[in-house]
Amino acid sequence: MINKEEFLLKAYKLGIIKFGDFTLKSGIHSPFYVDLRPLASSPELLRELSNHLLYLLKDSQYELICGVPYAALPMATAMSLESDVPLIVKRKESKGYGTKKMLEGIFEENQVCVLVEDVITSGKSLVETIEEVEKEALKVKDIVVVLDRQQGGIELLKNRGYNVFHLFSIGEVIDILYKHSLLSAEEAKKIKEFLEGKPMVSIQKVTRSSYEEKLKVQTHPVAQKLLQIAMQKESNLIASLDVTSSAELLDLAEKTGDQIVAVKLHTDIISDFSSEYVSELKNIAKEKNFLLFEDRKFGDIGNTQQLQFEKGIYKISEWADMITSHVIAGAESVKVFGETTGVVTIAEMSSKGTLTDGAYKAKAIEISEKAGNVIGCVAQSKLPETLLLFTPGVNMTSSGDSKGQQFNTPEKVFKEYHTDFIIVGRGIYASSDPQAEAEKYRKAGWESYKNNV
Ligand code: S5P
Repeated sequence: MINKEEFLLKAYKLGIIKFGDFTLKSGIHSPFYVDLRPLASSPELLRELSNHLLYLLKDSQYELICGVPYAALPMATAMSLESDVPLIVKRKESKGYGTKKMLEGIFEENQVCVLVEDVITSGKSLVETIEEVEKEALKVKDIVVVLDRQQGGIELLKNRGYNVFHLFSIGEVIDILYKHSLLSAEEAKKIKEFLEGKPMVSIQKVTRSSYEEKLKVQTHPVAQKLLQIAMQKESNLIASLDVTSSAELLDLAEKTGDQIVAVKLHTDIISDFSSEYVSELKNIAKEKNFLLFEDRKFGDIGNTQQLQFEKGIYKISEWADMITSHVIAGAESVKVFGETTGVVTIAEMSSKGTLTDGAYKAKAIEISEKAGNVIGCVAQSKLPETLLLFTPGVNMTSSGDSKGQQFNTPEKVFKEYHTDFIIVGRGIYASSDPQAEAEKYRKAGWESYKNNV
């Protein structure tokens, strides 16, 4: 392997970096322009590069390699050939037909994938790639980058908990080229000044609004109540008590009641439902100060949903403070729940292969923001400030189940999604000590919220 400096000098001859006055995609003028694509025209240099990148990853453990499209694809391919680690290919856009997969290749859930990027500026392309890769239940820990333009991208990713290795920074490249008289002192100075004046990407920690601030924005009485309970109890935990007997449910509600802001229910799985059960549950909710959240996930035309909400044996409208509903049937269908029950719409699901892609989520948000009775959404990514974010699929000890569920930690959902409330099911009710476990989740959720506010 030739050394880094020698590699750069050879690569420079291919025209990978140009000096002058360039207008970047962002509209900003830059005194240099970097394009590493010509490296693929030299098999010798591409191989050298791949070995340098692999060397940066010498202490990392990974089972797959993935390049950020398009410039890093040949680099990732070369790394795969040199290391015998399988490659996966990320599409820039879905095919629009067939499987609509965004990742091509053979891989299994929970495999660790290293990402390769040619040039990092803001880190935005990498963040998008990470999201796609993680959506397929792969794990990303390490990222390797050929050139850092020193504009905050690396810090952004490190802030999100990823290890980022880079072969060169632009400052280093300038020094090497200057040392070899490929750049005049004046040019080098101009570029350094440009770099110093620029963290173009803000690396400040992105913060979220506090519950106190949200209380000023949220006008629905149920949203206000929920936020008040959260502040009083220092909890953002919703226990999803998915058990099938009323006795078991009441027992769990009693045990976890002090730790939570709401109990989420699937009333239709209770085998011995009765009105006595409902009144007992209401009593516990009152005594322990939490809300009743029926996760009915309505998904029909307005008229049918209204019947399901008000009639039948459950009479949900009579006792539920909050309900979940899909928006698949359009805006009108959500109105039937009236003004007093807090509606939480399903904008994005936690399960593998869900159909709630970005376009669906955007439409669900639009409907939710316009509806006066919607207080927030169930989702797995950020929402506008006007809506409260409820995130299920939270578990501190498991990454998923055999039926498509995908779990995240409380820390991750507060940091990355700015969630407001975590929904925990099996993490609590399936444990041997649900009370202690609920306290663990309450504490983890509250601390994660505090760390990001
Ligand atoms: O996308 C979703 C939406 C919901 S409401 N994914 C989910 O898992 N849920 C619900 O959250 C699900 O129906 C279950 O009641 C709970 C998650 O339970 P766990 O045992 O997987 O934590």
